[in-house]
Amino acid sequence: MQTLTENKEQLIEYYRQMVLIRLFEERAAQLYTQAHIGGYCHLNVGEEATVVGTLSALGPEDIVFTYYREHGHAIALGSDPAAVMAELCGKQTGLSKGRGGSMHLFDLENRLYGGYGIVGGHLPLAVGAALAIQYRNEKRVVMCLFGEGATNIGAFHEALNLAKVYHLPVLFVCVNNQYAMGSTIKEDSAVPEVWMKACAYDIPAERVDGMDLFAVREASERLVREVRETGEPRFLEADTYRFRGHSMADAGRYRTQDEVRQWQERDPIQTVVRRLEEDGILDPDLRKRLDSAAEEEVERATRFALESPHPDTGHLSDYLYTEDEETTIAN
Ligand SMILES: Cc1ncc(C[n+]2csc(CCOP(=O)(O)OP(=O)(O)O)c2C)c(N)n1
Repeated sequence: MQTLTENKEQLIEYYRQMVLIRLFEERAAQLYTQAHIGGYCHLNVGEEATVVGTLSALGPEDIVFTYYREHGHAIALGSDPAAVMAELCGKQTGLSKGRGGSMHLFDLENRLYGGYGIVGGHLPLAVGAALAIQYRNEKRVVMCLFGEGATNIGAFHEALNLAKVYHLPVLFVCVNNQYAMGSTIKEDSAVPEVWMKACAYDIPAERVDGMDLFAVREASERLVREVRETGEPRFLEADTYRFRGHSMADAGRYRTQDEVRQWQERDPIQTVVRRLEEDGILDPDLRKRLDSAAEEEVERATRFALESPHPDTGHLSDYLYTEDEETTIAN
């Protein structure tokens, strides 16, 4: 078993974040069925180890591009869950001022450069940001997360190629949750071993158990360090499973309940609990307190979202173009 190198506070913080994200997503599902959230809504229940394990490996200057299953990413990076929930509900107080919704969270202050709805569309943007970082001689790392379905998109291949040719500091992270909308990687991809695709661009790649927070965290930390030290790209595949549907509208006919149950037996939160209890870091009392605090946090976020106003229709065209020439990666 892997020795845990983090201090007690850090380990408890990982648990806190994973529980907060799980409860947040479950509440978002309720709000969706109650029609408080419109449009698309993709939850990452079951994938929390891939969120906290990867993002906790970044330094304070590093930046993140991610896809539409990103509520947890925003929360783990430090966005206020209330602003995230308000964005899901399309409210003015939301992270993207109610203009983006579930798939388009953006939080410059917390280094979240989006939230993108077009599968694979953000990979070239991440590479562009890395080019700016290299041009300025900075030591920052770009982490770019996407699903395995995105690895069949043209932009994925262009992005990996340019990252290698230009020697850019990007860690590509493929969160392989076994299904795109309703098809498996074996049905979609000539090369179902996702990490191998990076070899076509001579980018060192590896695969990790995405249900194991500590394994994801160890691999991410090591690869982030390598990217920072070498200025070269790396690729990580984290194998995981989404316990819920692709989006809130998904009858799930492409998989069996048995399969879902089997993966649920490896629930990443329960695995962390077991490990931290064995190591004497978490006890039932502390766990209860952490869980209650997370529940309260989600309730606060929900109240804030529901009580916040919708954007004023008189300002529909605001924010389409920036007037601030300094709104660049420098921030
Ligand atoms: C270019 C493009 N094609 C199709 C879609 C519709 N679509 C949305 S999510 C999705 C599945 C993507 O699966 P994956 O990348 O594995 O991520 P996951 O949703 O499984 O986390 C598809 C096909 C889209 N948003 N963009």
